[in-house]
Amino acid sequence: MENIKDIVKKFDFCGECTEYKAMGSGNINSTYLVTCREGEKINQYVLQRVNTGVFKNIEGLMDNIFSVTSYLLKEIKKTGGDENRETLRFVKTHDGKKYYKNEDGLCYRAYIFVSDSISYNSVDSAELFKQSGIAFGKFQRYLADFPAETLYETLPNFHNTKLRYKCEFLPAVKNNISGRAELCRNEIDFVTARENYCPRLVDLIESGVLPLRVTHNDTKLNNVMFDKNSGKAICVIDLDTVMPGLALYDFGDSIRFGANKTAEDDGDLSKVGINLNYFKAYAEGFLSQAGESFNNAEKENLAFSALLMTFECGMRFLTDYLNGDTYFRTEYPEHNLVRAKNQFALVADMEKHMGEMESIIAELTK
Ligand code: GN1
Ligand code: MG
Repeated sequence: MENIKDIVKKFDFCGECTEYKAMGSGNINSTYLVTCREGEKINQYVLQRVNTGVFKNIEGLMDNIFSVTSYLLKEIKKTGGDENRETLRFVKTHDGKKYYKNEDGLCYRAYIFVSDSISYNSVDSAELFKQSGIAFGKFQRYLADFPAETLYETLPNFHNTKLRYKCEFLPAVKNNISGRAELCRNEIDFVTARENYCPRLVDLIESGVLPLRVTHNDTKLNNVMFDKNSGKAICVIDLDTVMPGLALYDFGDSIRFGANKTAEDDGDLSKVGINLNYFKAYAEGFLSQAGESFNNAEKENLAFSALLMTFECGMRFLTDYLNGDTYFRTEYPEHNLVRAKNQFALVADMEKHMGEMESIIAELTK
């Protein structure tokens, strides 16, 4: 059983815990905002229970996070940035550990809450979205010379769409553990009809055309903290999937989530579609930070990466639905199917607008 107050006591927080509450809307970990009072001073922390069903090697994962955030801190100092706000600062336990494991094997880690910051689940202006592009682009730029080989691969083949199709999606359809395959025949057909999308980026890695970089790999809008007052992006969070990957994964996944005209789990498919203004705004922000080092193949695949990341995510939701909802947090029985339908409607709309998406990128990268 989890008793947050007891867990809080294990960490090197300043002051007495006066309050804690659930926060965030992640699909994997559970997150709490903890308030501690130290005399007149209020200190806030974020405490997270890491999903050890998903992340099997918490030791490796936390080592990654500590080395990446201390590297970021050095880079931020070098470039005169705000060291208190531009990277997450993790807090160890009283006995100097990077995380705490309780008697039931549940694992927790903590970082200082970035003051006066807020995250968003949907984009309400092109400027906001551009800001998130700047944040993820900058993250990648800061980590450009990070020794990637020292990173533990927390989720190997995370964006290997080819393997996700062959080794996860197809077996899920075949095994039909949940008995739900008949309820999603159209969605299964939607995926199999697009099998040819799956190897496109992976094959370009194998042939040496696309370079691996240290990337974030989970670039949802709600993984960026913004300054409440200025509206500027401050830092990126949710560092569990920082691994060698493609710049295209980070770009594509941001578009998938933020340039959709509605939430990723909106069941009203008439609202789903690609907002081309937002697409352009994000591309401008992201490329302004990370674009200089991109080769032609990266530039040429930016628009396609948005489609592929959306397709892959829809396929993952559908796989989880077929497997009986064992991976993503769900709020109702059909949640994963609704998410999958939404993502596929977005894929279909991107297919219609691919020419325009490509022209926008061509204009920005010429
Ligand atoms: C998960 O943890 P969260 O909610 O930021 C998932 C992403 C998916 C996303 C879909 C480790 O992200 O890959 O794109 O849900 N993270 C992991 O909402 O699987
Ligand atoms: Mg998250």
